[in-house]
Amino acid sequence: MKINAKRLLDNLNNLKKFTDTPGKGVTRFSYGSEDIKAREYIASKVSAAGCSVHEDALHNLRIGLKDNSTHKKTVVAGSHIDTVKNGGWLDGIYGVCGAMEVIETLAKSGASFHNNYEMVIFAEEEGSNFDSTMTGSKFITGFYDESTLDSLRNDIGESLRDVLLDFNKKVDGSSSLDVSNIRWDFNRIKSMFELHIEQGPVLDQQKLSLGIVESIFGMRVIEVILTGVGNHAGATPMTERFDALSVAAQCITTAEDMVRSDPDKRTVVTVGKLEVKPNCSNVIPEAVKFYLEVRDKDRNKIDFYIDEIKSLIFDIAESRDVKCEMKEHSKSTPLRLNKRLMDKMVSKANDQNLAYKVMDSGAVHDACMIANFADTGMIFVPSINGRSHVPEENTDKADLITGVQFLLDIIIDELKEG
Ligand code: HGY
Ligand code: MN
Ligand code: MN
Repeated sequence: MKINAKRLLDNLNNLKKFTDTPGKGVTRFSYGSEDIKAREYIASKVSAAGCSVHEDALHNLRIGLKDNSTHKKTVVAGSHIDTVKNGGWLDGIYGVCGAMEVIETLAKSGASFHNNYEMVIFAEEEGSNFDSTMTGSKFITGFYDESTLDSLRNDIGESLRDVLLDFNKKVDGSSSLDVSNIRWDFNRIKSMFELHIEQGPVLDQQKLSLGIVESIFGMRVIEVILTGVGNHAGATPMTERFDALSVAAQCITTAEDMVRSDPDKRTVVTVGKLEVKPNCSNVIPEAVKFYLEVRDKDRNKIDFYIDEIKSLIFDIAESRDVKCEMKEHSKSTPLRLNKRLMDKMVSKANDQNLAYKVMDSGAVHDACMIANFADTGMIFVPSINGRSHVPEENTDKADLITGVQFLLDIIIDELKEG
């Protein structure tokens, strides 16, 4: 069975237009106006193919073929449609368009299989609203529950509950929010696949067209608040300063030096978000809040470095008489993906003479939440120059097409399997 490459590329090119920052990458946060437009576009395509659409309280979407039966197990494929700020046109949405191309191809073929097929769109994967990645799939798997609706807050203090109620009012006028039946019945799921761009340099540098993911890095995110003494930038002698931003800078570079010196050269530490108060060029910063994340494929490394970094931040803050508060913000556990599916994908790639590599994912994906409950596989296509989460994110058309055709081929094998 062959995909329709033109339909795939048209969908990708149409969906990238739903952005709050045209000309400066794709910015499409969950529950925003562009998210609504992207959802409406996808709903129109899959409804035209006769599919049924189910939306849960977090607005995760499950879209099934019309002759799916409750007596069969289901093979699921999908990803996310939300982005980081000024992100790329492929992160997440490529896997959704791939899963959609599969559903449109299967629907048109009229073929019937031993198992059902559904595509899924996970909500709030990037965590751009609440700095917590994979929020939709964390509710689906029970990692998050009703209490999370009030504990996750955005930069203006709105809770996830507030944002969802506002979104519900906008899209269907409802004022209810019930997460009690959001968990999937994983006994009904045969397997799940996520097709994604690599977002790193490996496949591009090695001129390979496909990645078969073996393990997904885990991560821990801590929130750090440093409080010094605000003062006049000109009249305050250097010996009398308690500059929160200067202390933060020392903490961040010290943490980076520590992780950079790790012999395995695999662990990564990042501070990507930092808020300064009052953030005026002629005022010594009174307070700073930043999020520091550590990622690795080995959970002990993550824990080791988070503990080491927490104590170095305390020591530096104490030595400079700046108050320090820290708390765990979010996390996900590193994990290896399903061997059965990996073996199946490796033998398919060999049969098709594809240039592939079994590899790890430094990026986290909803697949790593689902993989705790169902056989889960991930497929990568190359990212040109290894860039992602930026407007420069891109992948050759030929690679985009190869990835989706491979996804369809693997899914058809799974659909046939008893
Ligand atoms: O942060 C990540 O790895 C993913 O892009 N949300
Ligand atoms: Mn992604
Ligand atoms: Mn991403």
